[in-house]
Amino acid sequence: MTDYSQSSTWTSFLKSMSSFSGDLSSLSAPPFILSPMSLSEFPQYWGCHQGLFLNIARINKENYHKLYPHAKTVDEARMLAVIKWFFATLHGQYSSRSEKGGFEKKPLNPFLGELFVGKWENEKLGDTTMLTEQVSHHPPINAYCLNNEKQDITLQGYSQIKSSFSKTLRLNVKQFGHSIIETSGGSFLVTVPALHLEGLLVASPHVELEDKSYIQSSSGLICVLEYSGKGYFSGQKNTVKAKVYSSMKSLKENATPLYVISGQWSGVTTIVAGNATGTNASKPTIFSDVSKIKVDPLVVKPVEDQHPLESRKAWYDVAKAIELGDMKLISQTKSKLENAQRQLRKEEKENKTHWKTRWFEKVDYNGAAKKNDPEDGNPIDGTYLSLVGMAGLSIKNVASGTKTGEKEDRLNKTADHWRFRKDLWEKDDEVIV
Ligand code: CLR
Repeated sequence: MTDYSQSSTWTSFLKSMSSFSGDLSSLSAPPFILSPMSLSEFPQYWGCHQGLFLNIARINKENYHKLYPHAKTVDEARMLAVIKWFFATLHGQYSSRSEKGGFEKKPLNPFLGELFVGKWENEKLGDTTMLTEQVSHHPPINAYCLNNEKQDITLQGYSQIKSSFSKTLRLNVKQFGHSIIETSGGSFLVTVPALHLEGLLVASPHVELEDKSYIQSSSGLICVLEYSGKGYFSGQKNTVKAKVYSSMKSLKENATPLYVISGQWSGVTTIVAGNATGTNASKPTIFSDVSKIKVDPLVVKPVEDQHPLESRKAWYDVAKAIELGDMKLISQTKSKLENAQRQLRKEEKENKTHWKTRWFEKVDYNGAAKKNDPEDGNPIDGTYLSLVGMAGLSIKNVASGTKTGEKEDRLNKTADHWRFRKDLWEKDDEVIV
């Protein structure tokens, strides 16, 4: 592996971080740390373990005991299936790129309206399609929806980050947004954790997760996940402890969790069931080993067949330049794209129009109770409100997983969340998956 940490481009890049404005796109990093992949491709990590993802919908009264022998009810089994899938997505989202000598790179910053679409093909279980759209540029927000019709499962959500450098040159990232899973057997709200980048000084950045995230089931069951890294509670990187409670109320009352799953989210975790911390706790058994789960690659159309707004087509020249490591060509090709975007915004301003999103719409949940009319094209409103209420989480535009009553939640803030409009996608005959 090449050691870039002593190169002059890297040291001058580190220096530029001390004057960081909060806008990551303005950081001009040396070519070896640039990724040819746009952030709009990242939602594929939610679905790249198709078996685990679809199991959430396939668990039923007949099969749950075989799949999850610990589970007392089908709802508990479904929650365990969600956790198992979630660990696999964590590995994809946060450690797959920096494994095996690799390191985290700066992804391309999607332009407004950028699309990324693809599918996972599976004859037996049915295809899962994925749509993502960059719905905002300032601040950057990416919305996504994964759907498998045959198994009747949909995952939708959106992602936004706020980042800052600490004095020790650690990049701290707070995530905004969430995912919602809907199946005929129940729905889940999944919040996303805060993270930071370690290893910047040695030019080998990798992600470590921190703090907490939640998985709230419509059955009432809730899972709290606590993250820590090397030299914190344990000596291990990527440490996670997930506790499942029958409800938020029993969590608050400090009841004994139904299950405790712990280990490394990027590797092996074990489960302890039944009065998990008490005297009649079961022996820990292996819950999951992420390294043994195969990754299902997303199938994306060749660039020639893509719509001009599709990510890989739009970024084609830039990605080539990054692969060549040609700084001049990178900035030339990037400027071309950025100038075209600037021109579009200018024209919109002159014509007093604005960019219209394609498949997603912003829903204002501050007035949602009034507007919650299923006839109005947005049946998910009720699902989100009820899950977020059960979990005791804020509905506002605050860091993912913020509780109601916390300082941020008490501020006067918007509650705008991006939601998929299936009807708009069905009417779209320009973009095909
Ligand atoms: C995006 C949303 C995904 C989860 C996820 C994983 C890795 C994160 C990424 C998100 C946002 C961008 C990110 C990246 C790791 C590194 C990268 C924070 C949250 C930054 C922009 C890289 C900066 C590198 C320079 C400082 C060198 O669901």
